[in-house]
Amino acid sequence: MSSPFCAQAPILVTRPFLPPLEETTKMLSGIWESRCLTNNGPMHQQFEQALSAYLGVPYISLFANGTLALVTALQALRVTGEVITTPYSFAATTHALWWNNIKPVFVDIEPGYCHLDPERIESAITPQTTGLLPVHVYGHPAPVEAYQTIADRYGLTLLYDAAHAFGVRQQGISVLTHGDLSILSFHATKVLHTFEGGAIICHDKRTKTRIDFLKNFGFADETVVVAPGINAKLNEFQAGLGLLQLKHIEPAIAARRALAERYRALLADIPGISCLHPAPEVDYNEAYFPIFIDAVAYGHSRDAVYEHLKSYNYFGRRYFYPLIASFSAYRNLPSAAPANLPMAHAKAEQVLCLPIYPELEMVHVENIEAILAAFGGGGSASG
Ligand code: T4K
Repeated sequence: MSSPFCAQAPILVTRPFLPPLEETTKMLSGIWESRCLTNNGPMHQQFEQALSAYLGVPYISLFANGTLALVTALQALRVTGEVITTPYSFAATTHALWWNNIKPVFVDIEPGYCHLDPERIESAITPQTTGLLPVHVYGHPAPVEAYQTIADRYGLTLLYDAAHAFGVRQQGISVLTHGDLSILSFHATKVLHTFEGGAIICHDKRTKTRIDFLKNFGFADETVVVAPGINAKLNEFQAGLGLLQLKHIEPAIAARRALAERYRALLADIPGISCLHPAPEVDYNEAYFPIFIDAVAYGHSRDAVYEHLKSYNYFGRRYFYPLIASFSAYRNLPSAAPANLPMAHAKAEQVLCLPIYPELEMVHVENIEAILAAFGGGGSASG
């Protein structure tokens, strides 16, 4: 396509930030010298402490990835039976339940920020329900007080999938302080990444100790195994990389915020396209930039927009379409019936996450807006 709005090279939904190579090779030479590669080495300990200070959470355990963190979190809190969760998330949220032999019970989402709808949770609780597993989807804080009230009333465990919520604060307090625990992901596509990685944030020393045993085969010491644990340890390279990423995190989040603000300002006038706006008391990380396309008001479906942007070399992603409840593993569960999840289906049909990452040049945000403005109502952005 020859158009001034066409990107020269493909612009993908995200592009991982990397620290300068010299800093990384210096970190690597430390590992080469020490030969300490994994199993709670010095950089692992430093990264835990640094994250704890940065995030404002006293107890954090590092993991090989967010999925293993979630699987282990459920083990650590001995969650069983049925757990109420959202269908509007990445597959790993529900898979972690399945790996623990827990039955997922899907409840619909609310229309504002696409969170598990607290108004609909109570009617899904049965005598087998032991927990709630909501997601701070796209990193926007979920309605934590409402969930906690329900968890307290019914004696349920409350675990947060906070994979997207690195560094997000509400009234200055980390969103990771809510519920019984939260998990983070440090996957390559996340705001802070260690190629692969994750963490559990809990609120007391006893739980952290149990989590640390579980992620190391259940070993409490050289000879005592207290539980059938797993190997979910983050290695020294990942920890070293995490420390370097942390050094650069503030400008990286600031760059994301500048891009998101420009997207919001530019897209505001396009009929049929809406964005999520962070609440005023939230320090948001701008992990994703989802837009929602009302096909009637805009004149084209979300899929048509997705394809149209691709023809200009802009590759958004439809997070979260299809819904987890539509996957073959789950679609026969009674709670997965489309009639039970109308809002989640509506959002999954409308959403498109636009490119956002610290090194994205502002001109691409402007191009995307120009393409979308011209396409709406059947116009053309070419020329
Ligand atoms: N809970 C939630 C709510 C989650 O969103 C996730 C993960 C988890 C739990 C589990 O956490 P982890 O176990 O992953 O730590 C991606 C990620 O793989 C996944 O981590 C993430 N959520 C999910 C939302 O997105 P894909 O299949 O879309 O990734 P992929 O490989 O298509 O990458 C997306 C784009 O990123 C590509 O277009 C290009 C870019 N990219 C990606 C990678 C991996 C790069 O430029 N370089 C890279 O190395 O799932």
